Amino acid sequence: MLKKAIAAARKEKAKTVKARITPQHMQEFKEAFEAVDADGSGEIDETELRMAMAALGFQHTKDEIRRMIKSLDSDGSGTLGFEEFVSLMTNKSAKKEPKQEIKDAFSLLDKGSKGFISLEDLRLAAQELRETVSDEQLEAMLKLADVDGDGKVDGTDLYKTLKKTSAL
Ligand SMILES: [Ca+2]
Ligand SMILES: [Ca+2]
Ligand SMILES: [Ca+2]
Repeated sequence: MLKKAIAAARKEKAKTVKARITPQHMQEFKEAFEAVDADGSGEIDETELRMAMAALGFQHTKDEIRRMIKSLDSDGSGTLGFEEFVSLMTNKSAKKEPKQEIKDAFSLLDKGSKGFISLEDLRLAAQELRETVSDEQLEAMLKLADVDGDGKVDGTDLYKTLKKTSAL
């Protein structure tokens, strides 16, 4: 059932990612692109990308930068055009997972943002997902998910559990 909750969160997420690229964002991407394209050639080359990443506090080796460009360079020019740059930006914002995904799933489950998941939360989630699960099963699930055994399932517990059960 946890897997279903994750899948539901994933769906929600996909919606927001798609909806996220508004004209406003395109404008932002354009500005970012122009800022990175230091020589104004309309293409971002390795040096420009490396400088931009460094400015953001990311240290990448030349090889890493090259690989990054290669993975995004759909027209094979060896540099990033605007379209390719946009896919870099959108990939990046979608790539907060899996931690972000778990956070989404967690807040989906944690009704009222208590900071932990209760039996009642699971009961509601089961209802929403139209799953028939007995209270005993839900309790067992909670117990299983409470990795540190303090009686509450918080985000860290959920993360560890999902990692363990390799729902991710
Ligand atoms: Ca350039
Ligand atoms: Ca290219
Ligand atoms: Ca706990």
